Amino acid sequence: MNESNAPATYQLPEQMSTVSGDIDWLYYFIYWTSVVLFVAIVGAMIYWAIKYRERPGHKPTPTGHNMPLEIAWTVAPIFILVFLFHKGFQGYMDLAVAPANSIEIRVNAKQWSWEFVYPNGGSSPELHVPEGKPVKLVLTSADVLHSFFVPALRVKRDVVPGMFTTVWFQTTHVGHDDIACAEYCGGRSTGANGELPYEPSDDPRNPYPAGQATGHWAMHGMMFSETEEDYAKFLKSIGDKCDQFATTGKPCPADIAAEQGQKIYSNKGCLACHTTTGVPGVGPSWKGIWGKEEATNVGKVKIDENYIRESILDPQAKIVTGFGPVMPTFRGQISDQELNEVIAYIESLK
Ligand code: HEC
Ligand SMILES: [Cu+2]
Repeated sequence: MNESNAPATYQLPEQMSTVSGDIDWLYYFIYWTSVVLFVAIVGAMIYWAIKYRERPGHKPTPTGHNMPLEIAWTVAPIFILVFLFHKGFQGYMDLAVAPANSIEIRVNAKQWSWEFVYPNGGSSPELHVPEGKPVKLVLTSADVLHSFFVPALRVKRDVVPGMFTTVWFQTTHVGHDDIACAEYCGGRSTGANGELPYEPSDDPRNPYPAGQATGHWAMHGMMFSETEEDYAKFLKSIGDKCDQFATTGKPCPADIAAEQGQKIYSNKGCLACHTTTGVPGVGPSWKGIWGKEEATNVGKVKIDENYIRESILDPQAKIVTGFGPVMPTFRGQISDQELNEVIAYIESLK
């Protein structure tokens, strides 16, 4: 691994992530290879053009093929290209496979703004990450192709509607840099008063104040690599629903899962028979049932993960006293993840 926290140079911006060194090394390798070859080839051309120029008294002598020379200039570039491919692929894989302990942040791109959704469920138009911690971004777009680009991190990933792309990085020190969109994504447009489509930050480090026209070129954001303390503060400021996250760095997916569960409650039609208000419908209300003992046709049961799972996949196994055996099974129509989300939702209705 190469040194990865060099300041900005004439050619390249500051290095702020662990991959910067390797990527810049490759950049400079290609750059200097091109410089050397350019000087050598153009130099030789000029030298020989002068040396063998037409003059009185000089007769051209035709030259034939030179086999060793032709093989040499075919094989040498192949070695260089294979080496470059190898290095490039290595770098690609480095960015693609995130460490298991990465903090996962969702990135939603749209014309013309970035939204970052944090593991505590809060969201912000700014990307804040704790210094020295691996961060995995899961990116998607609401409309057209965008490309997420943070020059100092040397991280760039296409953001594609209808699918998720991922990229990860780890910053090396405290600092900040621009986020740009590197895929032309549409023309200039503003709100009625020329405002940005998001509330810009009043952070003095953010150079993009309100009142700027928008469009692809104005699809800016800011990335802040900050101390654990500042990061925790930031999480609080966007509505940290889960304090343990800030201190342990462990994601707190329960809130997010519960939110998803609520969607399943309406999308899959559970709401036709179940309420969340405490008033029973065709089926029992979900309000406050988590953890309770309940009477069924096979005796008392405790309402926990497994019971809820069974109730959904095999509703006739235990019939809640006072209700009919009318709930259809959702076996094959609900994934394990969705089951967990429904469970998290019911749990949140304590
Ligand atoms: C056609 C009406 C109906 C629909 C739709 C329905 N349920 Fe039910 N559900 C019931 C009835 C009636 C009961 C109580 C009888 C039983 O235990 O089977 C019940 C019981 C349950 C229980 C156990 C509750 C308790 O207090 O013990 C859970 C959990 C549950 N349903 C989840 C779901 C989920 C999740 C969905 C949607 C994916 C759903 N149900 C859709 C009628 C329905
Ligand atoms: Cu864009």
